[in-house]
Amino acid sequence: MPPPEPDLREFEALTENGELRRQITDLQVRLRSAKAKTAELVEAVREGAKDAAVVLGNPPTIAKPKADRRKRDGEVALLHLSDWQVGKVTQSFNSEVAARRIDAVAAKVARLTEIERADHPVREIHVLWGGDMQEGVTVFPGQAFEVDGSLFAQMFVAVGAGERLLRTLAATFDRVVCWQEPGNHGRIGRRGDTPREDNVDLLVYDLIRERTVQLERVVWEPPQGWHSIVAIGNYRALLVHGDEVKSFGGQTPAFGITKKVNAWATGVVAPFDDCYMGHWHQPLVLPIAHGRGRTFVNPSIESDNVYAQEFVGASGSPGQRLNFIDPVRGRVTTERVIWLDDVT
Ligand SMILES: [Mn+2]
Repeated sequence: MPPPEPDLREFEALTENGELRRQITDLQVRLRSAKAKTAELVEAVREGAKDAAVVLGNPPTIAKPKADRRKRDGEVALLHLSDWQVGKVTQSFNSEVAARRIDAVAAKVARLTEIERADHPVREIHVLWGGDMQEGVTVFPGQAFEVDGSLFAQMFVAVGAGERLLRTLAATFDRVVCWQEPGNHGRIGRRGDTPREDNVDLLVYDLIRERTVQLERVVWEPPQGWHSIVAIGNYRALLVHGDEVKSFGGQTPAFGITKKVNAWATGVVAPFDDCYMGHWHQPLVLPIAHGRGRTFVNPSIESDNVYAQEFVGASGSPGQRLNFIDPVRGRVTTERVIWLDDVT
């Protein structure tokens, strides 16, 4: 008769305890190194921001705009900025061209406003930041091969250019009011990976706001969500990025845009006169069924977009929209597109 099996349960329990202890130690080590990594990351971001500030330099002081003492009613400028796509590379477009075109927008706004001021005061400008200010790196597959910089580099250029633009505007107008909408290229990761408000466009706006915080003439309205109602006196504008219009399939998006904006105008959102949207990279102007206004679709500042040529069968001139508003009558009085194809 074989000897009885020894009772080893106590030892097994000890071994298990030892194993658990070993695992805990291992986890603690990993947690410590993860914490160190996070601290390193935070430190790297802080260092990066500091370097960025050093490279951008101390902002120059801004001249105060000349006071306009005329008694008559003035008008208000409305600048729609969208689809800068900074970082995108085509035959005639890259980050440097983008920065030069954005600088040109600021200079042209100042000149065109002088022309308006020959007749009436224009003391205030509303800047509609409409999204897609940088191209991104993960918006569609293969995008990494069509850009000239990391997301950080793209943001760096967009923030610098946005800041310079606001400084020019602050030297031209008594008051600069900014409204903000994110675009689909600002999305971080794939659709649904992160909350909608974790958006590079909103981050870029926030950095521009911080970089210009000492400019008392510049004020920012907080983000309102997927759309903003812009108020200029009695004038109401709906600001959206434009990617709310779906099912485009390479057709001209005009019908889809009209259908959607007409639906919004039935009371789906607060009342508005005109709608401003980007995203489509075309200078479309479409009437709204309520008869009070139109949808102004903004051109992009990019050029030679091969995707647009092939898929949409369209090619566009780079530009951005500048309208002038009568705030008492609540309507657009002058409409312009600032063309940028001469800036290379
Ligand atoms: Mn877009």
